[in-house]
Amino acid sequence: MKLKALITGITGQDGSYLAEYLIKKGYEVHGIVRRVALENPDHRLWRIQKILKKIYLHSGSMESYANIFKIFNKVKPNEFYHLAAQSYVDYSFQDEFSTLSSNISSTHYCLSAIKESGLKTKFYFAGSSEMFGKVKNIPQNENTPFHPRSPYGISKVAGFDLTRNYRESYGLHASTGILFNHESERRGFEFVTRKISRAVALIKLKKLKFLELGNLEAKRDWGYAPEYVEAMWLMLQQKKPDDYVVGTGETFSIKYFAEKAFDTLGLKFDKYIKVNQIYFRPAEVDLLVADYNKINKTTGWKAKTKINQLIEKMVLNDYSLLKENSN
Ligand code: GDR
Repeated sequence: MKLKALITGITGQDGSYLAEYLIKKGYEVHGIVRRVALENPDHRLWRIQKILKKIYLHSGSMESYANIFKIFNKVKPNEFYHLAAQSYVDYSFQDEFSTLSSNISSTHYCLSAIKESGLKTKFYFAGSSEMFGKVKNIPQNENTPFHPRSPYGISKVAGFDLTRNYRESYGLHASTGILFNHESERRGFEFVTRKISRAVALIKLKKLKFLELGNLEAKRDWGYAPEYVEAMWLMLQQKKPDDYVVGTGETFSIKYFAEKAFDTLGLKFDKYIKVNQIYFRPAEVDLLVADYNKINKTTGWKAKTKINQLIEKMVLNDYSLLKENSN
């Protein structure tokens, strides 16, 4: 019998890589998607286009407990990965109420569905380094206190607490991965790395004159997303559920990322960058860097892709995509 996995957020960057990873491992992979995604596959399913025939999609809303409960009980997965969320930090300031209510409720619904079913399903919750926010220690590990700085960060702390509480109260095998920023060729265009890689390619092709960014001084711990989905899987293979920090242990500013990105195509960063206040956040997270010792000691996981390789991959990918389209 094949092991079954159920993934929420399967159409996103991490969901798509995780689905591919689990297919390779021999899993039967199921995903929950919005009904509108099925109606508009070119626009919404591009990341999973190549594996559509190998997975099972169930349409349902993450805001409906009835939907989640029904799908969960139909699939009866061995592993349940909850990745779906309103995950854009900046937008969470503009839409605090829906970010908080949908991110927190959806996590609660998933946990409750497992508990009510009585199944031994293992649960993964996608936590975030945004939970550390105004950091209390450098680097951050599993014992660093949380101080979230956005509605998004607050919703992830609540999801973390819910996950831990279901583990402690009902004995669920429920773990949280506290993942630091992880990027790839499949990153959404609203996030700063992809915004930069795409703009650099457009500038090179003379289709854009300059790039407007917000805070260039913030520092992030950036890894390569395909490696991070393996960490998720490894957490669920442990005998005991637990929480793990996942990151590279290195931190770089937005400015560094942008400079290197322009370098990749032989362009000078200062010629094309403009700083615009509209991209600054009401409260910023200034510095994130992971202490990934625990996951490394427990599972052997370690990030492989270095920052400069990541930047090059993303810029060259956007350049070749856009060049192809312009021919
Ligand atoms: P982040 O990612 O908030 O770290 O959360 P994002 O790429 O949006 O911002 C990173 C940093 O860049 C600064 N910045 C800009 N950001 C965006 N998006 N656009 C800009 O023009 C810009 N200019 C500067 C930001 O101020 C910030 O400091 C990501 C998300 O994937 C979360 O869902 C996830 O949980 C965390 O990473 C780990």
